[in-house]
Amino acid sequence: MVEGHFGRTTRIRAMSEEQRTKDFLSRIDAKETIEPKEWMPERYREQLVRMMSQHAHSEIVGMLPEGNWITRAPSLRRKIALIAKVQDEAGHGHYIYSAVETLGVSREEVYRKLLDGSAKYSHIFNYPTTSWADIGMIGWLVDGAAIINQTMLARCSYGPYARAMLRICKEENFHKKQGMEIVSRLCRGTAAQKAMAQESFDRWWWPTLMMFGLPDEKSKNTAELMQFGIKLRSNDELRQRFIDMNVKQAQEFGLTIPDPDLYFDEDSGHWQIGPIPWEEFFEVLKGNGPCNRERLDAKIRAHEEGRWVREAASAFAEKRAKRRAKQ
Ligand code: BYC
Repeated sequence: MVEGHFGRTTRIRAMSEEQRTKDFLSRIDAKETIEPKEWMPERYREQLVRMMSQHAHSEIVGMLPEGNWITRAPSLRRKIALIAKVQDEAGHGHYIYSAVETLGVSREEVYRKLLDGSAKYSHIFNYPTTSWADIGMIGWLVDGAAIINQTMLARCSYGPYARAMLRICKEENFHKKQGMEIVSRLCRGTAAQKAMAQESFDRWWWPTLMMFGLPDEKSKNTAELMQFGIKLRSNDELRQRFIDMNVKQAQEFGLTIPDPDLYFDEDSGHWQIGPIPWEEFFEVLKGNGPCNRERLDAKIRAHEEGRWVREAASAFAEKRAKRRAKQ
């Protein structure tokens, strides 16, 4: 007979902390989904709050480099698609902030950490978008990397995060397609358009590879995240999947990969890349990327300018609650 929620809660209450952790890990091994009100080790909760809030912030900050091109999109069709994409990213942020709230932290608290600079978001959004081709590269490469990572997260052990990822991945697939269409058109266009695509590709290739996180032997979180069933594949495994998929794609576009050491290894059946410039990654994480200050200032300004909307909405909600209480 399958154990119900009530039965499990009663059984777990009677256990010691050690027994509870053992029971929890056996549920993870059995690929069970963990839901918000269930018992979980404090480290599991902390890791989820850290990773999910970084992820939510990335979606919200990710709107900025792309939003930069809405007024300059080269046609009405491109403008409509870009507006829809940027709006989708806001939605993704909201799904994930809601999922973080199920872990007992308020959205205000999580968001405050973004604004005071104490929370991380993906380093990739600290790079500027200096040409229209960058919008294509973000869709193809950045959303492409996100899909590989998030398809795995859609099967992670925490129910609210996994379910948010399912929907997000569907939307990200549209984003990737619109990016690939932009890149493909530029690569088949005039010499100047092709050169614009190559120049942009040269700037985005290495930073995109860094999106998957540090090499496995240097990643301090991977082992624990895998034990908890939050990550099902390591950073290097996912990065390799991305490389194998996109070296071929770049060749089809006629783009040259900015890596003189790149070669296909017949034995492993994988493309091998040269050294990733991690010093650049650490500089961006320290706040010294090309746009760190600009991104944070934009979010702080938007938060200030939106204060009256939040105040009006909560005053309205309060008034309505009082009216309802009287009825
Ligand atoms: N950028 O032990 P590690 C999107 C940090 S949104 C900044 O390997 P972990 C999109 C890491 O946080 C895409 N920091 O970490 C949106 C850790 O520091 P703390 C965002 C990074 O967690 C709009 C330290 O380095 N996706 O695609 O095992 C428009 C050690 O690293 C980065 C997600 O957030 C980085 N790239 O693995 C378009 C997915 N990499 O926190 C597109 C969810 C590492 O210990 N997150 N760090 O101080 C994950 O899957 C994992 O957190 C990561 C890192 C793979 C990113």
